[in-house]
Amino acid sequence: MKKRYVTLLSLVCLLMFSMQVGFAAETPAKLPNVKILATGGTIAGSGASSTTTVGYTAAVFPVDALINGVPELKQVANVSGEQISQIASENMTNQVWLKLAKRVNELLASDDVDGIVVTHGTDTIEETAYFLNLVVKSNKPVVIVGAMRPPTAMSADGAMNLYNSVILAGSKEARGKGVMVCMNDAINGAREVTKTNTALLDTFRAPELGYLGYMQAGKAHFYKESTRKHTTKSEFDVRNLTDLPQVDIVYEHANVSRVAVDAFVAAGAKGIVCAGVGDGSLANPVKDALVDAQKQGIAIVRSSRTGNGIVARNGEANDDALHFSASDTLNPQKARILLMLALTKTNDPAEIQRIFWEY
Ligand code: DAS
Repeated sequence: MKKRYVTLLSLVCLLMFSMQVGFAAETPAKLPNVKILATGGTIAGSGASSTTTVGYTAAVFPVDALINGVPELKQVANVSGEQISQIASENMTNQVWLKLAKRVNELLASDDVDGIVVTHGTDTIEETAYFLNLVVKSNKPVVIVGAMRPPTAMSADGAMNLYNSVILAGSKEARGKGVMVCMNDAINGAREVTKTNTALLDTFRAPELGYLGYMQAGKAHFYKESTRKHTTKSEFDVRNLTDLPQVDIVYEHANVSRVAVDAFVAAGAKGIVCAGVGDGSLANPVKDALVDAQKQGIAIVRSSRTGNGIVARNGEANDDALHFSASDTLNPQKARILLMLALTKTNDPAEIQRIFWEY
């Protein structure tokens, strides 16, 4: 009797085990749906030879060529592509930004899209990333990717950058982290990332505040996240905008004059960011010109050409008295983007400063 019972129990266990194995074999894990939006850049570039890493043509290959160039993408996600633009990113415009932002929000509103990768030139990738960080209305991952070598070059970096970015965009760990830049196995946050070298593969860094994490062996590893508002917590919305306020940057140096500020004012700037020396210090000619501009209702933000550290309010200028704002830790090109979006909602200096403390 006992023997028969043990035999029956073993048969039941064997049956359950084989069902589990069979079930697992029949239903592979569902791959995420990742949309690739292409804008141009070196990642789509073409050089004369395999040793051409400068002097190539950016923005040549279409999005489908980028996808077909990395067949491994099919193993990690269901990918499809759209061509938003085909430009070298030094030529990025407000119109491309608005088209891209509207399409990103439209796609992410669909349950069929789990994440988005934007392929982009490296020269202004940090700006597009921060702009999207402030206007994307979803917690789903948005990853911006580029390359420092064209796909025609030996040891080109674009393919692995794209592979990692698609994995990151399809990963649950990346949800709610804000817009990211994923290159050279590093994950950077949109607010702090900046291009630190003209040519090296590891050019994208957040010099003092560091990476959010790494990509390794096909997996995202996070160690930090942004402390500032972004995406679903952002008050900015461009879905109904057809253009953006003109904001310019004046770059300070020894013996600087007021000419550039006066020219921006004459050209109709709604805001001016000063890439000041040191802690956002203003040379007298520039300060006089900015005071005149502010009196005409132009918003003024003091940033720093140093690229790192806090620009202290009321430090090197009496912002309270002059009705200026301090950029906190945003470098001039990032401060320009935040001021541009702030001006879609307010021109009040106190409100603008609040925005720079929060984003
Ligand atoms: N000119 C550069 C750009 O498109 C090429 C690149 O590095 O992507 O930003």
